[in-house]
Amino acid sequence: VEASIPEPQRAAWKKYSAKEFTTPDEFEQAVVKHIETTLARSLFNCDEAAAYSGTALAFRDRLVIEWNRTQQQQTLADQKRVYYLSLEFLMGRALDNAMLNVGMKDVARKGLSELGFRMEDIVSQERDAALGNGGLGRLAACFLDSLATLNYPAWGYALRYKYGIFRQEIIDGYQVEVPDYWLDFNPWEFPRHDVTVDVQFYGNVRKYMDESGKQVSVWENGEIVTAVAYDAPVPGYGTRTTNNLRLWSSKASHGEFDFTKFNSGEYEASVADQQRAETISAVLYPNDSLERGKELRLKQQYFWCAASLYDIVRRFKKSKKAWKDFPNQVAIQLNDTHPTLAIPELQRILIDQEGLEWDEAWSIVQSTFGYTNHTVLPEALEKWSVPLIQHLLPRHLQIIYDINLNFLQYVERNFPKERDMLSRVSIIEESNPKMVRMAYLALIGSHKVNGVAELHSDLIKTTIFKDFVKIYGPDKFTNVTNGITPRRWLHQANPRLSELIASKLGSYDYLRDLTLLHKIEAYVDDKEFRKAFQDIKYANKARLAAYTLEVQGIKVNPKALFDIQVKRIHEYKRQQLNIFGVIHRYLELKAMSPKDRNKVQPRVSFFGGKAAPGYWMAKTVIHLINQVSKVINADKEIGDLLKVVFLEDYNVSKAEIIIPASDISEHISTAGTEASGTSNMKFVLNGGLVIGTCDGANIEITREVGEDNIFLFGNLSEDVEDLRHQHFYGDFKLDPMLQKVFDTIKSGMFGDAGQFSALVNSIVEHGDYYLVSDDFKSYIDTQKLIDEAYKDQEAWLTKTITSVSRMGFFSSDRCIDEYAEMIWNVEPLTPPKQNGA
Ligand code: 73E
Repeated sequence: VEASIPEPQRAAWKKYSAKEFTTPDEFEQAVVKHIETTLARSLFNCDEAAAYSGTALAFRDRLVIEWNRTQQQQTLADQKRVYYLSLEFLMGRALDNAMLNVGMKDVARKGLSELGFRMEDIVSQERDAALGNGGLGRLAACFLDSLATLNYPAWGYALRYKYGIFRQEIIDGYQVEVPDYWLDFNPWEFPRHDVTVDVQFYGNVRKYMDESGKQVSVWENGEIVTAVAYDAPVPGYGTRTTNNLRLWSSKASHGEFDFTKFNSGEYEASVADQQRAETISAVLYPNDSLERGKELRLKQQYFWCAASLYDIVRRFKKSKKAWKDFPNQVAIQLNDTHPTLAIPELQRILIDQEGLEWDEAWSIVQSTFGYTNHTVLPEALEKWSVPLIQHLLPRHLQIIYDINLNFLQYVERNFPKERDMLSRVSIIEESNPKMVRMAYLALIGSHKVNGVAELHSDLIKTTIFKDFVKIYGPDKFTNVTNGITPRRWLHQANPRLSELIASKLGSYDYLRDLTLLHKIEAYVDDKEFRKAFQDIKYANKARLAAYTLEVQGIKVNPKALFDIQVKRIHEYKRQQLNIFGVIHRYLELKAMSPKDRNKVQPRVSFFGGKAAPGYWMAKTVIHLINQVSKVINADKEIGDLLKVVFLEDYNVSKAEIIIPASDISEHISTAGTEASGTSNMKFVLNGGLVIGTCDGANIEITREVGEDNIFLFGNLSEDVEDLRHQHFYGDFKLDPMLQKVFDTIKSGMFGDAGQFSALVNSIVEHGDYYLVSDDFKSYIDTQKLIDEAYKDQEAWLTKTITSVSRMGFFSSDRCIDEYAEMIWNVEPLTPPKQNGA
């Protein structure tokens, strides 16, 4: 129900309408007011946590004003909107970003200091919003930042997990998972108890003929769970546009208690229903690139897709436009296959509820959706068993079968000679039980499919989607190379570097147009600039060293070469290659004379990342790293020449400290396995170099920064299949240096060797699927080159400055413009001038 204030009273409203603070005084007033009233505390009772809360609430008020204005403007403008469906948004902290994006960071710093606080201390009080696993979730967060910054009307849709990704503790060298209950105090979300959607599960389908003789399907007798919307504002940088991120929370449809049950004495049953409903949005699945086919995960996916589509359709219907206009008003992007059920769901709404004919509905569906693929790893490709879908979503299964039937008939007509293609491209895999191939459904139901880096986008066309290129032609497939937001990953994480660059370019405009960075290449020989650049890197390393001492209790020398690998722990990402390399280095150091040791470049190897709780091999890698760390760090003879650090609980806010401190970072996946990678971009943008394989975005980084400014090694993607084949047929020779490393592990130097035998055997006995041995020598040789190169500090500095200046391509702003133009066909909506609203 729309309830608007009558004209005569509007003047009073306008007079008292909420105002934004602009000066430090006004800001302080807002903070104190929130601390005293909202938090019911006082100046006698205000710690940093309370000061954070007050500051966050003051900024929240400011965001809300622009958020309301933006939403109103978007509704009135009535132009096409983008809906980004992602099961993960790894947002990290919001306050620092809010301050920066609304341009009030200096005001806040001054205000806080007058109230007795240091801004950095206040900012670091905030807990990360960790609703994601890794790169895929962080990409979604960078995209929201860019969408708002570029003024695109866009909403994100996700689940409001009660528990985000687990917190990682390392106990006795082992990963222990601790639940992340993050909602204790979250000033950034707004419950919308009036925005709810009832979502159905289970039940049955009844078919009948209506008066006109048309077949009608009704899905009924299911169980209902209610979705409640929670909204969070997403401010753009240097613009008034503030978009919306809508998170759905699940609750029982009958509210707290089922009163019928409650009154008849079935207390437990009543509460159990409620808990079962709440379970749906309770926890983020902690698997990155692994699909386990759990029923609850499928329930999450449908719950979120159904609620989001209902919301989108409801908004569209208000405009009273014809259905054929739906794709002109709505673009939905599927972040991987997790939201694929949105495709049969929209088809269901259109044919079962809105009465459209199949073909008309299907053409609307296909024009609405775009699908981004993020991986070719077979274990990550989603498949759901037909009996499970039949049970949970009986009507959707019918629709999926009909989609498949139409598709296969089309293929049969167009490729009559290729009978065996039909079973290859069928959405239904004829296994026992039968499985629904979600990537095929996503592809068939979308008008564009994109990969996330050039190599990856080529690979999907020649491997998993090869037949589909033949069927639909190559134009259905495209590439949008990933990017990162320079606001968080340069300005927030590395304020001094950002300031230095701004001082040379004359403004912070480059944070909105990152290609302007190329202009700092002119300063590559400027003595003063070089010195400042180098000092900043050193200060960032000292900051990480202080953190390492404080949190891990390990003292490292900031003058050493900092070598960093932080990302999810996965065999394909090959942290094992890195740690075997570290052991090799240690053995070499131990074998040297003291005189030779003096010539060695000191190094600190940092690792960080979480393993999925059920991924034993990944957990073994973490354990090995910690054991090696213990032994090497305690070796007096080696001292600062080599230190090994495992940084506990890697997350977005820690990344902001870690990334600016690298000299070299490792992106060493088996060629062809890492779709893109995005931290590689963050490291280079912050003045670090990369050691990497020819994989994912490493290839485009090389193209941009130049071959001399990156350390590439290892076998190429096109040779991987042959090598695996050779291993399989017994032609496998373990690299002799790696053999020594394994002998050392077996000797028990790092503790009971039995604990690492599965890891060693995966290489020695089980085919070395990830080619660790094949790439080992090349990796070690390249590390040697790095040691040598680092000794020439001036040449190194030139490489880093040159690289930074050539990173303009990797802004997520560029990415979003590409999606907007090639996939969504949406235009920005510029906010009105401040007082002209
Ligand atoms: O290479 C990264 C890529 O940079 C890729 O592994 C990652 O997506 C990043 C952003 O494009 C990714 N994550 C997942 N698949 N690919 C995934 C799959 C299932 C669950 C959670 C994450």
